[in-house]
Amino acid sequence: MMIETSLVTRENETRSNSLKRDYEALGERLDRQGIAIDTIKGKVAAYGVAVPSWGVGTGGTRFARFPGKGEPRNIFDKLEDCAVIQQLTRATPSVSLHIPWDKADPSDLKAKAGALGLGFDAMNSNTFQDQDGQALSYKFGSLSHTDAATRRQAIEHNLECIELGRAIGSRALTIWVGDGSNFPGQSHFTRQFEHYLDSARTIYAQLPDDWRLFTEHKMYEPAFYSTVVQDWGTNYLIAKELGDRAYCLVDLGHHAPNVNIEMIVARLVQFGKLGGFHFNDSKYGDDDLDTGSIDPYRLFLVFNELVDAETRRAPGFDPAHMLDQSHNVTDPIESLMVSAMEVQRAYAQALLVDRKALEGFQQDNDALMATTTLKTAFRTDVEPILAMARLESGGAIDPVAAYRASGYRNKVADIRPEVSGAGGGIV
Ligand code: LRH
Ligand code: MN
Ligand code: MN
Repeated sequence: MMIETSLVTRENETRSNSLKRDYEALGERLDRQGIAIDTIKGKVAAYGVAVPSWGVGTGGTRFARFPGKGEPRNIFDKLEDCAVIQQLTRATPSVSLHIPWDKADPSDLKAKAGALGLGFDAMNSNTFQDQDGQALSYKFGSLSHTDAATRRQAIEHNLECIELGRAIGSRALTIWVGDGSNFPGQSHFTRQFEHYLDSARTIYAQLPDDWRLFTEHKMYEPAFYSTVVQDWGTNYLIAKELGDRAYCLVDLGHHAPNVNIEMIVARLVQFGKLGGFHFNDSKYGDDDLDTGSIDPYRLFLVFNELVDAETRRAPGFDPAHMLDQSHNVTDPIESLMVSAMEVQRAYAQALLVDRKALEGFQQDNDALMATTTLKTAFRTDVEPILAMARLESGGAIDPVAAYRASGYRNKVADIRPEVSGAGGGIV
């Protein structure tokens, strides 16, 4: 354990009486609605969202990066920070690696994660940056590049990610490429997409049988005129072209501001192609803000679709859940803990929706009562359920308070040297 269990116990003791009373009061209220609170708690306790390894370092923009104290120096430090998040929230049992940022000896990775009680979620490849010593540049694209040798290099990198992932027990590869163009006429849309598809087919052909391939769409950035995998339509085409184990990954920040994301989710569920999520929040673009910090209702509406699919056992429905955020002004551990709990909260609230009543209102075209049914669930303060689930599984009733009381950040700052923020940062 990264934080002394006696500290967590002490912290919990100061809050457990109030929690018990709040849990009982909510239980009684839900009981009147025909909902068993313990069933909801059980589902919340079994729920997990993966932490992105890159999220535990302080993020930045293209203007600046302001490093925090005690930043992780490498993947092993990152795993320790991820273990703190899991210890206190019990909501983040696995970590999603980004290669080559997290490249290390697979047996060391496995041993460290095993010792910390963590597993590995999807592997993320990176062909949107050039790495030191790389033979060919991705300045004009990677999997869709006009040059076959550059495409081959990007394919090889993805195969290397699969190989490493295999050795550490991952079961999925997520591909996001920044490929696109900055000027009208710069690229031939069709030829470029053909190149992408050919490359993706080559990777897919080497995917282990028990693996899934997730492709992630994003409207723009770093390309500002056109992007090869720009929306869920193109993403669906890719998944359909590749085969049964290819799915679409939905990063909440990768859409135009007014896009109805929950409806995209419903469509992908309906056609068996929803692979998973990168949760975050945004106000303008791919802001990578903390999940639920801007529009918690939208997050709830996404979960409303997921619980609907889960309840009616939609065929092939098994999405992977990950956070994908950048923390510029907060302690990343605190942000990730709060975000994981926000995801759990949206799940718990969606579990409270009276689906039978909703179906009736929809059938009768009673728009007002249908939407009120959703609002009733969304307005319910489910915090006692989340906190009780944490307490019973050894976590903290109030993870942020316990984390601050532990002094973890100061302790690691003593061993992890300060880094410079000069030179900008990664987004
Ligand atoms: C692209 C993205 C993608 C990358 C991550 C660092 O904006 O969402 O998932 O892997 O950011
Ligand atoms: Mn993402
Ligand atoms: Mn993104």
